Amino acid sequence: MYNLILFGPPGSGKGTQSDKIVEKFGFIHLSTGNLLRQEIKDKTPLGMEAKNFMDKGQLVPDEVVIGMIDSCLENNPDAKGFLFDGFPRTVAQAEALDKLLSYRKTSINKVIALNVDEDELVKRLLKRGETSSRSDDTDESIIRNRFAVYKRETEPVAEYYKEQNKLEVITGVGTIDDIFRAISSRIQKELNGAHSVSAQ
Ligand code: B4P
Repeated sequence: MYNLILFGPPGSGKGTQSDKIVEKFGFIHLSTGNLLRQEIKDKTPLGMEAKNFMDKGQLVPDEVVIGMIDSCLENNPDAKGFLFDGFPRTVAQAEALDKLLSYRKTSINKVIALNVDEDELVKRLLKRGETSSRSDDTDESIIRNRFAVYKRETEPVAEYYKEQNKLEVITGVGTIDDIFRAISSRIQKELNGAHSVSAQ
């Protein structure tokens, strides 16, 4: 089993790259952002609670997203691997994920972080806001708040995985295909390494 986290600030391209990665490598895609937006669309109580936080550019409480991930892991016992996109976003979520995976006798193999500067991110999100129905992408002050939350709550997660020697930072600026090639080659290298170890 191979478990990958795609990490980075809002708008760094996690969702964009995840779609291509799952198509190529066949992992199960777990995007907490997508799962939460689906709950909102279905008007569930969880979705209604989450919307209050997301509309302000705040994080949804840890216990809500950890519970969602737990049930997704539960529902996919035969997965060859998971791609975590937008999760974990706090150190508490990262610790919970480690526990959930170790309970299933597996762990995170790699964390790939997309590095993009803030002005480029604001430009991308405002552009997406013109065409998507996402209320958190249309107002620059809400976008800036998402970055402030990212710096305060999410950046320490990178340090958490760096200490475990699992973090690899790559540039998230350039064409979508070039960035995808850079990510793919890192994953392929890891998968080849895992095979040669298990073949010994
Ligand atoms: P997410 O859905 O995770 O979304 P995101 O961070 O806004 O975007 P992402 O990085 O996926 O960017 P994308 O590829 O779409 O989170 C939304 C909200 O949900 C959070 O603010 C939070 O409230 C809540 N939430 C989610 N997970 C949570 C958790 N674990 N805990 C608590 N709360 C949680 O790309 C953005 C745009 O850039 C697109 O328009 C794309 O076309 C463009 N783009 C991508 N790559 C590009 C490139 N190389 N060049 C130019 N443009 C590019």
